[in-house]
Amino acid sequence: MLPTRADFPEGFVFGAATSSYQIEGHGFGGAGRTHWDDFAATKGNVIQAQNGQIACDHYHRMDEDLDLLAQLNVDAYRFSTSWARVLPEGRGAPNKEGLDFYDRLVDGLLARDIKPAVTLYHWELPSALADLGGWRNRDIAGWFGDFTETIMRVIGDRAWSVAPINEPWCVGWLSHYVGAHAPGLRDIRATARAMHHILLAHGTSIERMRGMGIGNLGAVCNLEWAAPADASEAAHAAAARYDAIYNRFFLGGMFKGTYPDLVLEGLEPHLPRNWQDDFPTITAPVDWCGLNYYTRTLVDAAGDEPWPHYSQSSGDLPKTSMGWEIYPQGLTDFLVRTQAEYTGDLPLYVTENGMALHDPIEDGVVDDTARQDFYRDHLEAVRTAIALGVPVKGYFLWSLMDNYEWAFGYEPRFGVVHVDFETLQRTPKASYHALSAAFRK
Ligand code: IFM
Repeated sequence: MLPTRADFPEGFVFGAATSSYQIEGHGFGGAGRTHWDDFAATKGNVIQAQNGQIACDHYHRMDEDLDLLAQLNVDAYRFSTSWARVLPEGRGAPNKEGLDFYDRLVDGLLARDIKPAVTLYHWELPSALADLGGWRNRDIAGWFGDFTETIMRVIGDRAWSVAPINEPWCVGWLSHYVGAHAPGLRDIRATARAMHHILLAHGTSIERMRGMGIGNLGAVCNLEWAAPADASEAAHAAAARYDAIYNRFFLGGMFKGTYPDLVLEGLEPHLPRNWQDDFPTITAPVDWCGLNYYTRTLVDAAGDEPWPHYSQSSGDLPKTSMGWEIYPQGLTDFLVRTQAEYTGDLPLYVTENGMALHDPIEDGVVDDTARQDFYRDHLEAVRTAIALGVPVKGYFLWSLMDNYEWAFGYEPRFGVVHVDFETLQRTPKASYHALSAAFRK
């Protein structure tokens, strides 16, 4: 049985999350080209070279989707604003149709008594800015600040919360070192600069919004529990390095004004000159911190490989269809650790959590029992953290509907609403009905 609203403290916020490029349909409404369109157009980067041109066609089906949210009984909806829809060239003249779209979205949420939880950037960098070096270029902090002001002038008065950048690790490391996300680089110098500039852009955006009188501002990091593959000292050291790069670099920058030594050992020679001078901006105070959590990984030493000298594998726990181990304990542990080491009394939110499942529709029904079990176990993990004294104030499931899962295209299904990508018909899954009952007010 899923825990229900009554099992959480009064005022706990239940929400659902999506992102712009993954659902809207970037071929519509005057949105500019993004580096994901370019990345997907390169053979081998994305399964079947799929892109977000149509996605879930949320752009034309917004009202239907907002009704689905309302019937899910959520308190808040975490969505993102596409930089390329608002500013097709990344800078300069805004796209009025794009601004109107987000204006209507926010009004549609408020009309349904749902809090708009805004993320400003969930990865669709305008190609025109990618041409100028994208996140490698220090000027991106100012460009992002300008984008922040442009969109917030329209919806900032009604946003319940705002976070500048979703999952800095993905924007930085995964995209510039692993090369699995746009722009698909595998370059340590680009990585160091991107990781630092992401934080500089985050702080710049927070400062600009404070200047506009906008409140309830936060940061959202994705975390992955790093367990040593065996009891050896080398595996422990490798797991610590993985943990530092993935989980500690961004939290450390924003909440302590330092980068971990274990990361500097590889990245410091490649950071921009006088990088330490940016910490007053990077540490601009926020009102809350969000954690996106999905899985753990096993880490081993790979001494023959270049820094960071580790390899990864997955263990024996049950897995999602992404091959990710299901490990709810990691959510409790991260909430406890984040409070103890980084955020103190600041409210914490689980801003994403969910699973991909092979869950075909049969006779109009999707019976996704495994997803209900996943949500039950992770909601219980949140309750455990609350019982341990961690100020967790809300939980957002990922995702409202099946959508574009980046390099994996449309195959992995994370939604509690099934989307038929031929007809674009929406069908609530069994998990949607169970969660709707659990969240009933
Ligand atoms: O779909 C993604 C989302 O864009 C960011 N967080 C993780 C999700 C599942 O991989």
